[in-house]
Amino acid sequence: MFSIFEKSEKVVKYEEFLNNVLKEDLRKELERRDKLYEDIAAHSQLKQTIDCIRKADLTDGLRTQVDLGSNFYCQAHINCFFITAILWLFPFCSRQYADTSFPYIPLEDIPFELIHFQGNSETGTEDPLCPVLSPKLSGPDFSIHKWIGEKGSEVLKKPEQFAADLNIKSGGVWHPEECQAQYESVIIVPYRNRYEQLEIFLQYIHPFLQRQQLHYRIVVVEQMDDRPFNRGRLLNIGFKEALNLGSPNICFIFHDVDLLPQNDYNIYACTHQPRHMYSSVDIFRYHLPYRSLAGGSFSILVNHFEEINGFSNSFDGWGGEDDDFSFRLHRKGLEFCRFDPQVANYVMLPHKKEVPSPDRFGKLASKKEEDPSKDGLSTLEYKLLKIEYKPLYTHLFVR
Ligand code: NGS
Repeated sequence: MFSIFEKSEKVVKYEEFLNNVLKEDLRKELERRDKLYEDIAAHSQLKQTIDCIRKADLTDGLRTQVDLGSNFYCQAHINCFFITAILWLFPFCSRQYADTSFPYIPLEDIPFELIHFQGNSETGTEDPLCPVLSPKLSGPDFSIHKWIGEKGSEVLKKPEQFAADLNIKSGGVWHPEECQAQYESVIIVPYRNRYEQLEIFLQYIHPFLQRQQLHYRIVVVEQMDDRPFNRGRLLNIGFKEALNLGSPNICFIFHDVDLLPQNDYNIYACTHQPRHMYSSVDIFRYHLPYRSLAGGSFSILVNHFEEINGFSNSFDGWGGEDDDFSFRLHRKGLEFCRFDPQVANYVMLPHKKEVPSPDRFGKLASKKEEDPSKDGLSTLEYKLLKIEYKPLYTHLFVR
């Protein structure tokens, strides 16, 4: 038998081991993972560059100048063979980074997992209910890449014209006319300084949501100060304000402005479990970067979000708030699900990678020790400077 003293000595030793060895190992592993992401992003940019070169049809190879130093240059001739070799080798090298074996809801089970809310307040009760899966769904959009890069802006219309053509109401609200929607969702987009992406996102996502016959609203929450961008806090604000805006606000979808869903069978409504909406993304060769990822695009019911006290408000700068969110759900036994990777795939609009916040790992570790009721919806403080009901979205300006 151990004495109490011996026991507490053991506890102290375990704690030391946990703090000095395990946490340090975890930090190093996460740093290595980040480095791999950077490599993948760099490879993906390289691929885009190579595609451009290929499109330019350089059958004769590519001529360039190589700086030998002291202003001496020599002519270099790069053969397309080498470019092709790099392209073919990359998938084999990068396979080790990606997890392809996670559990997911297969395509045929999706209708059974979605939660239906019958009786849209906007349409007449005598109207028939819309079907569980809209007949307007068209599956994967292979032309999605036209929205990417410089060409994206060429397909854009004036917002007023676009809203009139698609019958979108002021504030970015829409519901089908021919039937009562069975799904009511509000899409919250945290935002600052990415106007080109926002325009593309809106003009892509409205028709996408309309094909799904949802009753929906798009809310953009803009951070109006110069402090580091705080995604979690903006999403908490969007949640609180959207509840005040009234219907539709049953299912919440937290969505980054740089992600476009590629397949409209990825229904933007809530499932019984919370759902990480992407199973694969083009910049990671249509793989999921890691299993506990909850970032980018996530759907959750109001009561589940309240149960975990929303996001932490303390993650200033890029990274970590979604990992903390994932842990909050896990702590409450609210494991999240994903749809079939054939369906839940996304394209990311290209942009310069944000500089990750240096203290995100420390914060993550300390938040794991803390009770989530001490930081989140319940402790949220902010100033709503203005609300504008724009043709394609409700714009909240906050500080
Ligand atoms: C992880 C970040 C997450 C982020 C994820 C995916 O490393 O916040 O990468 O990034 N976690 C930490 O930094 C602790 S992305 O694919 O968007 O580049 O969401």
